[in-house]
Amino acid sequence: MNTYQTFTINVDENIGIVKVNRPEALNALNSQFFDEMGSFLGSLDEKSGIHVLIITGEGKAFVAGADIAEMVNMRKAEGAVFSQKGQKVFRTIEQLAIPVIAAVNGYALGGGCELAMACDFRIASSKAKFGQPEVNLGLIPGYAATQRLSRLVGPGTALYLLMSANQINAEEALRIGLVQKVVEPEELMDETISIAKKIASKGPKAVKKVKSVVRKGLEIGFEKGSALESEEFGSLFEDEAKEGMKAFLEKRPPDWQ
Ligand code: DAK
Repeated sequence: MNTYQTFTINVDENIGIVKVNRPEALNALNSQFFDEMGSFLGSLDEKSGIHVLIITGEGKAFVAGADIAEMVNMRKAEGAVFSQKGQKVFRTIEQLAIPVIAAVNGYALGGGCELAMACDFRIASSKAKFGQPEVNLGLIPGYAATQRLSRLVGPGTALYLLMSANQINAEEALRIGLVQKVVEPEELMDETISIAKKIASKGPKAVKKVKSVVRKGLEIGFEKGSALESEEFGSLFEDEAKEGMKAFLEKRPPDWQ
């Protein structure tokens, strides 16, 4: 696996852990990050052996947003390129076949909160802080917070957070459904890895189909999503569901190979 300057990668069995590694800028996302992350995500095929990906941050931030120091001098054309690069990477994370979990260790602001929202779900340290502070800078979100936040927490709560730029703590994020679990900071990685390993022990094709059907269903609507569910449900009968159901009846663990 390649090495990158803006994040580290560790593989624990079949769990990949990406740690954004620009702590001097609170892991703010710059063009180099998007180039490198795009290249890494593109390398994640069957041969990589990674079944679940975890994204976290080095130091006291998960990611404190897009890199303001890089953005401040951008003109229209550069801003557009920066936006396209970021949107492509976030969309790739969302559409990756394997599950992606955000382990939110600290500040998840602006583009950082958007990165966490592009992941399939979020486990947060009790020290994590969430917010969309773009309006403080005279900006609006550029990596789909207007779309993803409103889908995750509902339009009223999303508009409140987007308009006020208020930061919320992990407990509040749990209450509104932005994160799925809050743990003590020292337990964050062990707990997230344990959840990832549990997911990796399930039927691998079923896990991927759960992701794709839920994700596509949100875009194509209930009726078409339900039809897709039936189709994918059926397709597993010719496949690993045979082994899963047989193993249950034979009172043994399934062998997904
Ligand atoms: N970018 C660049 N550097 C950052 C940064 C950021 N987002 N956040 C922090 N840093 C840097 C600080 O400048 C400081 O650098 P030095 O002064 O040491 O050189 C270092 O990280 C440590 O930060 P602080 O000294 O400020 O640390 P504190 O603990 O005092 O405060 C903080 C932590 C997170 C409350 C504070 O750093 C802060 O408010 N940071 C900015 C948070 C923020 O506003 N984030 C949103 C960024 S805007 C778009 C595409 C994308 C976006 C929008 C549009 N399109 C293309 C349309 C996305 C926008 C954003 O994400």
